[in-house]
Amino acid sequence: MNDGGTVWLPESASTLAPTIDSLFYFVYWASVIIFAGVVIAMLYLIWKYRRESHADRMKLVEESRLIEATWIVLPTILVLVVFVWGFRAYIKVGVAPPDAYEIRVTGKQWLWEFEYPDGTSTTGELHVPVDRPVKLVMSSTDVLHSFFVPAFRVKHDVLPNRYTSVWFEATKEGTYKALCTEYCGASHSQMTANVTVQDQGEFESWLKSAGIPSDASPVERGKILYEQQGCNTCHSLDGSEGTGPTWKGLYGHDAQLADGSTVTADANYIRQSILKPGSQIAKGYQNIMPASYGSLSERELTGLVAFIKKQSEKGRAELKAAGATSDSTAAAAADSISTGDEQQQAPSGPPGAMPSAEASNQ
Ligand code: HEC
Ligand SMILES: [Cu+2]
Repeated sequence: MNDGGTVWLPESASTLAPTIDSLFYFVYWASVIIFAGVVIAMLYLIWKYRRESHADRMKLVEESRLIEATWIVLPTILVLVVFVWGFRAYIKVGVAPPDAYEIRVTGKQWLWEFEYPDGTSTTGELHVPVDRPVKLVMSSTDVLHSFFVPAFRVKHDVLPNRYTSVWFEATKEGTYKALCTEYCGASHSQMTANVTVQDQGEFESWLKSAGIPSDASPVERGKILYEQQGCNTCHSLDGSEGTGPTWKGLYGHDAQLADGSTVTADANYIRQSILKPGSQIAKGYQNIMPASYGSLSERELTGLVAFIKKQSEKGRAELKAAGATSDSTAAAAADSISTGDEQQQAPSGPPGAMPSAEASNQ
């Protein structure tokens, strides 16, 4: 985070921020002045007409046109000023400049996905160029969410049945937080994203490498997805404990499940764990892995399974046997995953066609 804002408002880093902030402070100071006036007058009258005072209570209050006109005209002007000011700001916030750079945002329980015009997509990480209007076109795959970047002063509901949009023009390079501000279930509070503002050149080179190159091998693909899809926030590769089990040595070992059974962590088990995390809960862990990975493509799944294989002795041996250095053979090996040949024994079976012991447990 960059330098923090004031007591009332977070730091500001977009062209919309000054518009919103000045209106906020206008309303704020008008309220402070009116509040102080009322309280001071009240205290004065309490004192003046206290019981022992000899103030004149008998005089009748005379009607005063001047006072009446004042309390009608002044508040009217005040309210109109706020209206016009607010309406202009509202229009400014609501209408994106026509040349805005467009990014698709998808909210799902419980993460944010971003898709760039060139097809690159990322999870939990939004990169935008500085000093350039950016328009976010947003939708949800499940429930109501709301996209909020405090530093940019933009916030908008994200709905399952239509597109909504916001725009902003970031003015300062740095990393800012985006959050979901519509309660959307168990992990709502973790539904955040980092917004990285970069200069145009850096942004473009980021965009080039963030997309998975088409010639990447499945393992390389899996490695990129491991970070892009946020698996790394819960699964370590070095054996250390996280929210989820480490991937080190995962492939091929006997996985203990919460229901007391034991299954071999073969490709099918891993695939199932990604697509339907709730179907087999690893012992000692809670069922909190997002179910949203069910929408991963076959290509992405193949990559992830290959990458998880790479994290264990057994998997590495298999990958080697399959000649996983070239894309086609590895993909072919990985393709046989879903056919789930149940007869074969693990050590003697061909690579990729691991027995799916868990099939009988389902
Ligand atoms: C919010 C944390 C979280 C994220 C993000 C997450 N997982 Fe998990 N994952 C878990 C937890 C917790 C478990 C253990 C409970 C269970 O089996 O569902 C688990 C279990 C697994 C298992 C089974 C492991 C075993 O030892 O049996 C696999 C495979 C897996 N995750 C793959 C992935 C992949 C691939 C991704 C990214 C695409 C991912 N996970 C993202 C939390 C997460
Ligand atoms: Cu949400």
